[in-house]
Amino acid sequence: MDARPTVLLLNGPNLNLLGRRDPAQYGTTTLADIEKRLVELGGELGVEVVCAQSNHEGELVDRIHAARDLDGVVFNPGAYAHTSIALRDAIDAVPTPCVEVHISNVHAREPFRHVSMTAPVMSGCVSGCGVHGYELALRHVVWLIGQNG
Ligand code: CA2
Repeated sequence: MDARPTVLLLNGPNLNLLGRRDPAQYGTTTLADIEKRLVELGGELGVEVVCAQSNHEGELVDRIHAARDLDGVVFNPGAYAHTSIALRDAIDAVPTPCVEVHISNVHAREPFRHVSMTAPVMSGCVSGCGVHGYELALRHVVWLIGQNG
């Protein structure tokens, strides 16, 4: 029997604090809750979800490079979305479909959050749907895997 496709759920800087501070902006759900839910949803959709979080740009670049051997990525780059050409280049260099998630509606916030360095090389973007956006992104990645496989 073929192995199930594997999808990486990757979260960037400060997202380890979810649910612990600033509930008005990001809600009360913790990162552990999100990871548990996506692993569960992945099971329902027939994919294995593996999870990682880092506050370090270089480690996120390494994770994206390693995703070359996986089938899809759901990625909330956090503030690095607005600044990181290194992450953009990494995503662009890897053929694995990657969908960007922002919990908040970045377009309704400060002007510096309206720009995403990473979005142009993504296979899709979800912003402003709260933590539900991670589920939407996973469903889209699974759909893309079905299209390509
Ligand atoms: O809306 C999102 O998901 C963001 O990626 C979150 C980033 C922000 O810089 C982006 O513009 C939009 C910030 C993550 C900070 O997470 C915290 C969570 C709880 C308490 C404090 C920070």
